[in-house]
Amino acid sequence: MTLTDPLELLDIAGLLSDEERQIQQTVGRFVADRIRPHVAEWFEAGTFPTRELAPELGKLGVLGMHLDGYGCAGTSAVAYGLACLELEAGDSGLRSFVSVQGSLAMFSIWRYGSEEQKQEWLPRMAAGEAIGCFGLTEPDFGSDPANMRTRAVRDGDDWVLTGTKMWITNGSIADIATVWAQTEDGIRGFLVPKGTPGFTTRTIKQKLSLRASITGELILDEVRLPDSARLPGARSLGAPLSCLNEARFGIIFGAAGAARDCLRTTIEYANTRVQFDRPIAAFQLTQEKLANMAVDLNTSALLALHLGRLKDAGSIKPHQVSVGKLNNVRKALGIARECRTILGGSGITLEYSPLRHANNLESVLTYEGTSEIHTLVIGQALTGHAAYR
Ligand code: TGC
Ligand code: FAD
Repeated sequence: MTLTDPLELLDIAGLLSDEERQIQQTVGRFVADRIRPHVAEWFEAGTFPTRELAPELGKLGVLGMHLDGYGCAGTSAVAYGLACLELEAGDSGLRSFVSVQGSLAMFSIWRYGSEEQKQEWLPRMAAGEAIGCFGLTEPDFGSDPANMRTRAVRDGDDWVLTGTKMWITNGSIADIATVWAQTEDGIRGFLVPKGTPGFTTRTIKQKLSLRASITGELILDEVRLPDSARLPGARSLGAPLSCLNEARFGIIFGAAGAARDCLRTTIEYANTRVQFDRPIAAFQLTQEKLANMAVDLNTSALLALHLGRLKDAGSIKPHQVSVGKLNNVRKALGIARECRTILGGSGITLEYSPLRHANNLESVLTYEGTSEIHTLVIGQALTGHAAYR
């Protein structure tokens, strides 16, 4: 009997254009060749070979791929989402790298930067020659960035920045950091190049999640920058929050990729693992788990595609992005954990992907807005009351 792939239950691929399918397949092949054979090793060692992979990802065309001009591919949002799905099927750390580079660091410059800033950074970032990061979160202000302590103070023609940013993906390796700071006139964004006097970084160690991803702290001690380092178009907290919409969108698809990888791995295992003289896939309890997970995966993928079509039509709203991020990450984490149960003891090593994905998805549930924050965004859309504070 021919088996149905867990993500082909509903023929969702039939809803895609030829170009979208082709982009998805190309990224899927890259992940199979360049990531899958090594990712368990990177995860165990707590490393990610960023400098080696970034130019390859640039050549693949996924860095800032949904942006127009400046060396970016200018694809549809759906194509970008499908690329994220394939990348996260490899590892959330890989998708994180691409999200932060394209949707946060590059997007902040593309949307809010001056023409000089765009010309200087975007082509090199799209090619993977320069690496970016996005510093919004601080040690004492994560869900509540409006209260950030990092300050930018005017001194003649310059700005002087002081503060600390925490949990910053690519933070300790980036060539250029988009740093958000409080000024007398509200929140503004600044481009801080690596090596600027007073600007230091530290890599965060001992992570149990997203181990194949570099996470760092940015320390700004009276960092002096010219006004040309300020993102001229960014004039309030709405600017960094608008960048988050872009990265959250990629996660909606990415989470479905991690879930698909868990299910594929688990179905293959369940068909070969024999207990009580039968493959464990033949037990009704196993099939119930697999069927429920496949339903969740396919509904997540349909939701992602629907939101992608809304984004391509230019009509997507932030609370709709919250629906996708909340649902798809929650479902993917549930799937990763349930798959691990089917793998039994074998499921606790890096030989099989589900527990690695589950550990990664703990971070994905928290970053880019925790599940509680997205719940409150949806609650506000439904009731008109903001219940954050
Ligand atoms: P609030 O008063 O609601 O909003 C302030 C201004 O911002 C506007 N706004 C948005 N604009 C665009 N997109 C959104 N999603 C927006 N949400 C709000 C809003 O309209 C307002 O505009 P204006 O013109 O009136 O000034 O702000 P608040 O302080 O009450 O906070 C709202 C809340 C809690 C939803 C927001 O602070 C929030 O989203 N918090 C979560 C923070 C977060 O997600 N941080 C993520 C950091 S980056 C990261 O995690 C990267 S991990 C990447 C990886 O490795 O893959
Ligand atoms: P807190 O905000 O302290 O939240 C702790 C708990 O309290 C959560 O359960 C939260 O939901 C709950 N809570 C908070 N407020 C409320 C409320 N009003 N109502 C109900 N519950 C509430 N940030 C960046 O800027 N750039 C990055 O590149 C980046 N990369 C990251 C990479 C990793 C691996 C991780 C783990 C984080 C990263 N972050 C990054 C930070 C991330 O965005 C924050 O961790 C996240 O926004 C939550 O902030 P916090 O950790 O301070 O938790």
